[in-house]
Amino acid sequence: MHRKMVAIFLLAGMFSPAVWAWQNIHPDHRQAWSENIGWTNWRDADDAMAGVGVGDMFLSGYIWSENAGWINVGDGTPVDGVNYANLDGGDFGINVDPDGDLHGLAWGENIGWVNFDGGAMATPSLPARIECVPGPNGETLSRLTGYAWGENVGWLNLNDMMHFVSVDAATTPIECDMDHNSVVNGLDIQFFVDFMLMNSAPGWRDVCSGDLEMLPDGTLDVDDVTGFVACLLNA
Ligand SMILES: [Ca+2]
Ligand SMILES: [Ca+2]
Ligand SMILES: [Ca+2]
Repeated sequence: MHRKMVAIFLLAGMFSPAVWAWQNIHPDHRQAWSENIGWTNWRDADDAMAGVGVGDMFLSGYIWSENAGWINVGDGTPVDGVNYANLDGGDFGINVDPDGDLHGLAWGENIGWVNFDGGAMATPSLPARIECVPGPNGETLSRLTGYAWGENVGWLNLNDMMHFVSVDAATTPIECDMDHNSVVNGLDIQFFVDFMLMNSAPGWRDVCSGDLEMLPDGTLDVDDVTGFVACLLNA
């Protein structure tokens, strides 16, 4: 086959998650501890070709556990195109709310279901979430927090200070960069306005970039306008 043709086919594959495994876990922040199965690795399944991808609306890919094998967080193709239904084994996985809350079921080949709503039902409530927080070197990190629960494995701790899972730098949202192109400029205004006017539905990355009121409330609302303008002017 002509070399150029091969390149085009490879490119076509890259934009189709169904045929191209995609993961975006930070190389320095890829492990979480589970009380009964030890370390879980969210990045390196199948030489990092099948690790976990944290998307705007849902997760995909595999967590690897030395002691428990594969844990599938979703195949990246929810039947409705938005969220996994989690009503049967045909359409399961972890969904991400715009405010960062994680919901749904992962499936471990040797351990059965892992419920990401488990932490929210605990006392005190420690829901599994993805949050934008300051990292140890002053950088912003989008990391997982809280707990998930597995019937056969107990708690999966996403909450540790030292060993946690975050997304890589390329997919970490930047303040007021509403189109997520790593540049803050006037082109971000229209995206912000569209969320304000509810012309488009935000994902967690949009909320991380635009929830800029004094006490962020997990939504993009009119209280965020002042912070957004200030952020834009300081860029
Ligand atoms: Ca931008
Ligand atoms: Ca807000
Ligand atoms: Ca508000």
